[in-house]
Amino acid sequence: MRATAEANPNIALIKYWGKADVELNLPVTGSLSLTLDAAPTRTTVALDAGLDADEVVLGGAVLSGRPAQRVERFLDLVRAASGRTEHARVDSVNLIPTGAGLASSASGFAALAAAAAAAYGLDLDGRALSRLARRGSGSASRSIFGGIVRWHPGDDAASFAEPVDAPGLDLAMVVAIIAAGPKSISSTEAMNRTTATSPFYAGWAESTPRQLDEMLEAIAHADFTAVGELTESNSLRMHATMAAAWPPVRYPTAASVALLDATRDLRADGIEAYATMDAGPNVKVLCRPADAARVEARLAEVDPTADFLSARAGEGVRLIDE
Ligand code: 2P0
Repeated sequence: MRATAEANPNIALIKYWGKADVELNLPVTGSLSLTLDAAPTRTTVALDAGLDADEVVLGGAVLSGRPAQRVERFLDLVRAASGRTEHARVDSVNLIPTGAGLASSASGFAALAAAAAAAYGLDLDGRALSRLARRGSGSASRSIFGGIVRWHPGDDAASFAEPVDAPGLDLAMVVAIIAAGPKSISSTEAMNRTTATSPFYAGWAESTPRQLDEMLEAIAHADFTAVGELTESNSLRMHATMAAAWPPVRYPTAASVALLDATRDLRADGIEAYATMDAGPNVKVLCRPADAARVEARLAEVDPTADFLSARAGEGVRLIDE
């Protein structure tokens, strides 16, 4: 009747951008990510037969409107699956800035899925938990697992994430937090606009599965350079596709571009670093763990106002004993 779970954010190396089914959150293409060992979300779900509506608290503040409805609709799915009808109190703490393109909805819905499933008495394996988390937020399907994770496209039954073996591949991610303010347009709206209006979307949908196959091959061979090049290329393709939507969706700012240039300059200096960006201005740089401090120092020189988070591969969702 009460459970607490923790989940970490993940950063996609091959991106999810576009839904084949908006209601079920089925992606147009597969994607692949690295779960980080930083900035978890911790969520408690407690059933309370005395409540006549769900109560959702995020970072100490009561949620209302759309964000609260999104959680309530998610809990409706869990109630339908469990046969229980009680409403719940949800208390969630996000240790990263919410809505800043730092994948907080991924850690958030992964933690909520695990805590709600346990509180309502559902016994789900990783696959079923990933499918459930997907309904809250597509990228949350991947934060169920640790390390490198692949999320499959397909119908409701087939679209789950699973971990990918990556022997001998040691990755670090330096996250440059340029602006912690809320993003200009939600990723859900931005991807729906991109699929509906960008003439380049067909090219994205056609080439991303190929890049995903190449990425799996690179991972199997622990080919760090190929992993990095595919990561940077896939991110640039995604942002080019959405820049061609109308009205255009453009997340990179001048500060982001300066850090993309700095990453290219690092490579010219012999430090292998590759940039990726999501639905916000922040820049995440993939590098070898031994180079992370130097990468961060160079990026900080270029943007002294940025905050930094340095991460490695982290674990999947877990229930926490209270
Ligand atoms: C990703 N992003 O693969 C991509 C790359 C942002 C850019 O998944 O509508 O919050 O809740 O399924 O998962 C962010 O979008 O979107 C995202 P919904 P989500 O990480």
